[in-house]
Amino acid sequence: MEYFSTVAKIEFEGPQSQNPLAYKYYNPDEIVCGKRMEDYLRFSVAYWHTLIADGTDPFGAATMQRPWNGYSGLDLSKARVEAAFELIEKLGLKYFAFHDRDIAPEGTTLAETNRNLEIIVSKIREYMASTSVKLLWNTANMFSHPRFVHGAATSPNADVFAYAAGQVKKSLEIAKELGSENYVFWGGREGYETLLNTDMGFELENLARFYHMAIEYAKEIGYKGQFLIEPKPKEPTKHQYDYDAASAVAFLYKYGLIDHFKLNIEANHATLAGHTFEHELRVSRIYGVLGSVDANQGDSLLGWDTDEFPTDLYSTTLAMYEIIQNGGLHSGGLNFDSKTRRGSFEATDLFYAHIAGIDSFAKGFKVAAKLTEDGVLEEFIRNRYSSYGTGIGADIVGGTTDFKKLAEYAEKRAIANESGRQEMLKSILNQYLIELG
Ligand code: XLS
Ligand code: NI
Ligand code: NI
Repeated sequence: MEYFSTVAKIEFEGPQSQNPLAYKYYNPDEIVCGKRMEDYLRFSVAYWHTLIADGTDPFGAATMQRPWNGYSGLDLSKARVEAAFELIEKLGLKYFAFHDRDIAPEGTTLAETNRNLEIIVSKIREYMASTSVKLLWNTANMFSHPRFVHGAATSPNADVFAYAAGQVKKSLEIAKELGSENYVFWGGREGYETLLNTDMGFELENLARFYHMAIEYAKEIGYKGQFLIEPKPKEPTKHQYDYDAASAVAFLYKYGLIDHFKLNIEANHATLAGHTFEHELRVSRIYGVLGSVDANQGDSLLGWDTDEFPTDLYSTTLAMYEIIQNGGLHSGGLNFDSKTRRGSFEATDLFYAHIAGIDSFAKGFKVAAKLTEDGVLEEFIRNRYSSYGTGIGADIVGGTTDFKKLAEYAEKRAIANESGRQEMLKSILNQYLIELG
């Protein structure tokens, strides 16, 4: 059965095209930064938003009109697999991502839940074998069910820890079976609401114990995908332990996990943490842990994770700039952890939305590539730090000076600073966005 019968395969038609169901900037075969765009960007469809989200919000019922709405139970799960592959192929994409609970319904016992998963996983495996679609990452949903009310690996209840371990064990087996290129941990309820009832130090130790066990199990079954932690500062809990890239890195170092994990950076989580998307990418990059990206955007007028499809070219350009400096995302990709607005309820909106996100990143990529090629920012930045190339600066960097010598030097020296030229640089960036990229 065809689920999206009114939409044909989306093709690249170029920036002049007026066809809303065509790519204007995303040309999979075009070489940018020495690689085919498709191989560099590795776009991925997020199952939970595109196949599952129904438009429910705290004030109202589902709005999404979906061709699989008439099904229920395992039949619904099967229809979604068929629809997912049709959508991914019509978009001309190669990757998708899911939570265990997205793809199959929970049973009354863990064993029944796992049987449901097996049925759907084998269907997904068949579809993957007959297409060129691959799994970017999978993860376990350890936040929706009421058992996770106080957390999963950080729950005060050891039985919940054990249940979560069982769930991740199964998810790692699925990752291995489907050749998932990464495995994500987003600590949905790994955080706390009040210190009055929380042993934070102990919860963090337990989280580390959980991750170490995951590493061991992956080794045991021969799963070689990259482990990723996805930082988020709040929502659902008030204080999430993986607040942002910097706090995730500190945790990974403290608990001896830094060699086993990278980060999955989400744009909307960055802004919720009071950072820009590019800041979070930069922090990850300089610590060598930039692994993958959840591509979306928030709304500065709304204080939650709105998960909008990314359309802000300024942001996609600066993000792609960081990704280029990182030499790409390697086993990671750009996963659209994004959903259509509640009012964009038609199935065709799923295509418009993905096209908007894909084209925004493709354009941002081209602009960032040109900026990098011309070395505009690098040259400015190199000059800005040039005082460390000679004289006292070279002594500081070379380790041949100390506080006493520096104090003596400072006594004799009048300081002359130079402008940081923010406005000039922003206007150059605009010129690249509009004309040169
Ligand atoms: C929620 C997260 C979630 C993860 C996967 O805010 O972004 O969707 O990406 O569990
Ligand atoms: Ni996410
Ligand atoms: Ni999110």
